[in-house]
Amino acid sequence: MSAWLDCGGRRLDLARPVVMGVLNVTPDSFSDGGRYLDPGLAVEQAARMCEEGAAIIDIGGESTRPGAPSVPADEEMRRILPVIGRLARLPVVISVDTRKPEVMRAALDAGAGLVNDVAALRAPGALEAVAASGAAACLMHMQGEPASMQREPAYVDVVTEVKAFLEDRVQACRAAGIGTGRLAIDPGFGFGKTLEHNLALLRGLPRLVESGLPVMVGLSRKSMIGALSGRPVGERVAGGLALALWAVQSGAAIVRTHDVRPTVDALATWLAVSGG
Ligand code: HH2
Repeated sequence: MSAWLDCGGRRLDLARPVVMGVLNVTPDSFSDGGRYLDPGLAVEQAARMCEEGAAIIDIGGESTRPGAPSVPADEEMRRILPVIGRLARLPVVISVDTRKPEVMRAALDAGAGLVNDVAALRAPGALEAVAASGAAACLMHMQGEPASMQREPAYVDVVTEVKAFLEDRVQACRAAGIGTGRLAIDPGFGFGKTLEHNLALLRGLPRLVESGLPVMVGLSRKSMIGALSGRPVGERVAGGLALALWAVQSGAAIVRTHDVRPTVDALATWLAVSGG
């Protein structure tokens, strides 16, 4: 695996697994919706996650939870740009969680170094927006669209299909001029997947790690943890940590989470045993 990710002006060291802290500047995200709509509160939360040990802050202005409506680009930009502009002083990579090329371009101009796209840069113009910037991209697998993706997700072999999709998107990126040192991949837990699909992908993570690209996992507070533990969304930290440790043990390089401090602690403890 590449031991780093080239995020424009910043090189993210991935010799050890790192934590990406989630900051949703939205009214309706599934676990932190409405909490950080005020830019001042969002900036405070970003600074807190940074202090707790996040290496990346992932800012989103559109929820992609199952059933979520899409948000116009100007509204998404109105939510996130004032926040991104105020985070440049933090010693972290700023990531923008968006599917829209115009939002990508504006966020990259404002200082973001990573585009985290749940649609893997499939929107017309998205590949070009990232290619022109020098920033990194995380390519995520999703079957369907957020509005309907959990209705009847279906695969013959989920791990093989997700892997093939991501390889295809990596090729598209390379053809557009985005080198592999700027790419990470993510199987997209919960994005058009049943509990069984998610579990199969967790067991199959080493097959994605084989690609040589850094693998990101986003499991934090998701409904699969609710299904496995019986806990509501506010009580899923322990379940999320168990899955995060499984993922890094399988070779994942980036853990996307709302719960930075416990995740950083869990990874540090795991690392001491694993010898990293
Ligand atoms: N999950 C969410 C959003 N973005 N990006 C990547 N790469 N991987 C993920 O698993 C992932 C993601 C959903 O979580 P969240 O942002 O907390 O919720 P919402 O979409 O409701 O804002």
